[in-house]
Amino acid sequence: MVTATVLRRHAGGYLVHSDELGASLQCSLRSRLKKEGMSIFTGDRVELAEVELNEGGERGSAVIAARLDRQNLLSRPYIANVDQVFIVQATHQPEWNGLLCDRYLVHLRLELASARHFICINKCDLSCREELAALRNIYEPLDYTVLLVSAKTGEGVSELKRHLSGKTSVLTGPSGVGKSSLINLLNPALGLKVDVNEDLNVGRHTTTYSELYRLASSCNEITGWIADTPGFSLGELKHPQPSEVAWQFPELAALAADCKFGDCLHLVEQGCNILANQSKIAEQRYRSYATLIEESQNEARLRKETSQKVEHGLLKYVGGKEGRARAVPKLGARYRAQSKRRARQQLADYQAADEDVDETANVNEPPFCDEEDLGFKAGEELS
Ligand SMILES: Nc1nc2c(ncn2[C@@H]2O[C@H](COP(=O)(O)OP(=O)(O)O)[C@@H](O)[C@H]2O)c(=O)[nH]1
Ligand SMILES: [Mg+2]
Ligand SMILES: [Zn+2]
Repeated sequence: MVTATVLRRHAGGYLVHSDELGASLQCSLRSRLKKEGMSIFTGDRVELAEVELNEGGERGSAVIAARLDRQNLLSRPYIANVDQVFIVQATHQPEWNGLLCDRYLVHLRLELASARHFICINKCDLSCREELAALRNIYEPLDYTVLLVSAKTGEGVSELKRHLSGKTSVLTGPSGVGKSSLINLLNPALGLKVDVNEDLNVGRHTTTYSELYRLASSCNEITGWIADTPGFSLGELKHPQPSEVAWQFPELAALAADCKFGDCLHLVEQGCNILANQSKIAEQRYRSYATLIEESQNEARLRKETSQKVEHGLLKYVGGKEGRARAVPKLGARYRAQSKRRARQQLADYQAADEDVDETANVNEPPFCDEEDLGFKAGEELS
């Protein structure tokens, strides 16, 4: 059996690439798999049948006969078998936002625990050395690799390339930080649209759209695969249970393990080991921790009150730009149902803060998407 990796889906089927054949192939899904509701996403490894190649042997068509086990799966957009994630941020344009960076780190640790996570600070041409050094001082001791790059000047890009080599990588982060610009620099042939999120309609389409782009050496040998993402809306970022938030902060996890109180949230208890050692923790990180605890508690309360699964739509974000906003419970469903227009207005209000908001994200699951098959249920994603 020939194996291949799915690069993207399109109206009629899937584009896959087979290393074995050195070819890209247009594929349809075997009808039995279609009937079974088998989901096939970008990044999935599949077995091919009925392979037909063109004369040059670099293109062809085939049928997807099976999907191999997934190593992991990023949702929104769906990308399977991700080796590593680069959380792209900037220090200016947009301004550095520590809470947002920590939100991404926690979300991706929950969502893609088996992938390696990098912090990639782009637009270094706009930053001063001191502020970059301060950020490295926060994150490098936590075992995150911090890459300093500029898509504009090319600074740091050779190191980025070295980390991308031989891997399937995803760039994520808020809009405007330069993800598409970086990918364009890595593969100039792509010409990805820069600043796409200025146009909401385009942004909407890209949220559920995903594609693996090839990275190649100067002699056109494939050196890796990379996917762009439009970033997550705040409502899509996962929270752990309140008691588990500390485990997602490496510097707190070590101290939490030695806290003498079994059910401590490390916020107020006299004698708490984290509070006693607070001077060793970066202020920004502790603040992020406290915010995530509060939000996680809100979610837990809601779950209890409604004794049902908390959907993304039950929390809203108010009170500030991007990651500075807090999640608070929305009004009861009775009120929500009648105020779609108001919700739209609200959406517009914090659109600037969160340019990747995708109203349609929840209903816009790709076809053939079987929840059982994903290993989780959509409603559980916030837990
Ligand atoms: N000064 C500077 N501007 C950049 C850099 N990278 C991207 N930009 C600009 O930032 C804006 C957003 O870039 P884009 O790639 O669309 O960001 P994305 O939303 O994360 O994909 C564009 O106007 C880019 O030209 C950089 O390294 N330095
Ligand atoms: Mg982009
Ligand atoms: Zn404690």
